[in-house]
Amino acid sequence: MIKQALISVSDKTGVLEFARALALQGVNILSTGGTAKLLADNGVQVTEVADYTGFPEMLDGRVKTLHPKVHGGILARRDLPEHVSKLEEHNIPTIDMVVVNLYPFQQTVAKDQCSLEDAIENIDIGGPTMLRSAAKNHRDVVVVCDPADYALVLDQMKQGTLGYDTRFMLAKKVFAHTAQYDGAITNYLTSLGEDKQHATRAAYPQTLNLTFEKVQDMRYGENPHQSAAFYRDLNAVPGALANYRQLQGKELSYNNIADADAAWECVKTLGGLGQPAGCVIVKHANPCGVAIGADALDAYSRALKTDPTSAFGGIIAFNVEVDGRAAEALAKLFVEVLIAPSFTAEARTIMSAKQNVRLLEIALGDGQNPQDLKRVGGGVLVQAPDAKLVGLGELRVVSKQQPTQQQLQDLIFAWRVAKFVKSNAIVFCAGGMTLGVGAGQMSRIDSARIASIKAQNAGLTLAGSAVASDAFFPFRDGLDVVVDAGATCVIQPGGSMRDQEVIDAADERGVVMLYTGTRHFRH
Ligand code: 93A
Repeated sequence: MIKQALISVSDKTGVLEFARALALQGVNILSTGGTAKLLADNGVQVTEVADYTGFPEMLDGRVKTLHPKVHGGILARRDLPEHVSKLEEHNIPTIDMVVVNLYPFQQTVAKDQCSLEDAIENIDIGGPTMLRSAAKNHRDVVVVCDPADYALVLDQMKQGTLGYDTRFMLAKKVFAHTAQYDGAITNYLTSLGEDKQHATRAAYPQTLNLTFEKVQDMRYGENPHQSAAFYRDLNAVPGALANYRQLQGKELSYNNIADADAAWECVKTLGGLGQPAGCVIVKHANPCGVAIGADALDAYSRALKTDPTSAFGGIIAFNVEVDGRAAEALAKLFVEVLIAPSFTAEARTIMSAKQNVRLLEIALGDGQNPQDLKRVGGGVLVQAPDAKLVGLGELRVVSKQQPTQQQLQDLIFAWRVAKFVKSNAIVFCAGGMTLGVGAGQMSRIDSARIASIKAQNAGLTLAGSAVASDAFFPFRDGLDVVVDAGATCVIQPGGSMRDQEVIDAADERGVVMLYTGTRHFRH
C-alpha cells in the first residue's frame, strides 16, 4: 500500500500528470524545491521536504533530502518489528515510493563551455542516495528513476498488481542508472586537461566506464561452442542497430547481428547520391552487392546482380520502405535478415510466408556510436567512429584526364561503398551499382584481382567502370590490374611514397584518378 511518495526530479517530463494521478489515489506527496513548486502551482497538494524534516534546504541546495526522516522512512524494513518501532520512536513515517531523476550531469559536461565548477555542481548526491536507498529496500518501496515507467506504475497501481516483480525490475534499473551516472562522472573527471578546467576533446579518460544493458542472450556466439549475448549502449540513438524491432522470424544470431550492423551502417550512407532508394547485401560482414535505384525493388535487383552466389543466405538492408513488389522479389531468395525503416502491410504479408526470415525495422536517422570499441587480449581499443563522408570539394583530380560528370558520380558511389568493405578493399562500380568487390585481402593487388574475377563470374562487364581503393596503391601494379579489367577512373586516398609512379601510370593508361585525402581502413 503506497501511502507516501517522495518526488524530486530534474527532468520534469510527465511528473505533473503522474503526481496528480498519485494524489487522486490518496497518496501523500513529499517534494523538493523546484518540483514542489511545479506541483503546487498546478494544484497538486504537496508537502515540501524542508517542512517535513524541519530542516531548510541549505548549502545552495546541496543538502535537501539528506535527512534521517527521509532515509529512515525509505530504508526501514516493514517486516522487522525493531525497524518499525524505531520509526515510531523517532516519529518517522514510511516513504513507500521514491520518484527521482538526477541532475543532468552528462548533458552539462557535453556542452563545449562547461567549467569544472559547473560539472561539480551537477553531481547529484541526494538523488542517487534516495534512489539507492529505495532500490535496496525494493521489497517495500517502489522506485522510479525513468519517466518512461510512470505509465506502467500507475497502471499496475490501479489494477492492484504492482507486485514484487515490478519493484525488483525498477530496482535493477536504478543500480544500472546510478552506475552509469557515476561512470560518466569518472570518465569526465579523468578526461580533464592539465588546467583541470576543460575536458580535452581528443583525450580519452584514464578509466573507461561504460554501461550496457542486455538486449538478449543468444544460443551461441560466432561458433556453436561459444556462448554469447547482445548488449545495448544505454545512450544508443534511435537509428542504431541495437534499437531494432523484430517483426517476424527466428531469433537473431550473433553473426546475424554483426552482419546486420554492417549492412545497416552502409545503407544509411547511400542518401544524397541522386537516387531515392539504396540497398546493401552483406555476407560475412562485407557488402557483396550495393546499389541505388528508383525504388526498393530497383535498388535490390541491381545490388543482387553483383554477386548472386554470395547473396544466398545474406543480410539485406534498405534505406527506404520495403513495399510489396520488393518483397515479392526478396521472397525468391534465401535471406537471413531483412532490415528497413519500415515494411508496408503488403510486404509483411508476403514475407509472412517465409517465417524463417528475420524482419527488422529500425528508424533511419543517425545511429553512429559515440565510440568504436574493439576487444583485444586483456584490453579494449577505443576510437572515434569513422564518420567521414568525403565531400565533393575535398576531391582532387591528380591525372591529366578530367572526370566526366558520370565518372564523378560513379567514383563517389564507389568510395561510399569502399568504406564498408574490409581492407584491403577494391570496389568496381558503374551507374550506381557495384560490379565487383574485392575484400579483406592482405595485398591490394589480390583484392583488385578478386574484384575483377568476381565481376566476370557474375557476367558483368567492367569496361568503363569506376574503381575505389580504400587506401593508397603502394605500387602501380594494382592500378594496372583494375585498368586491364576495364576501369577508366579510379578514386583513392593518395599518400604513398610512390604516388608519382601511380599518377604517371594513370596518365600513361589514359585514366582518371582522384584523391580523397582520407582513407577508410576497416579491419
Ligand atoms: O544537491 S543534491 O545532491 N542534495 C540533495 O539533498 C538532493 N535531494 C534531491 N541534490 C538533491 N536532489 C536532486 O534535486 C534530485 O535528484 C533532483 O534531480 C533534483 C530536484 O530538485 P528540485 O525539485 O529543486 O528541482
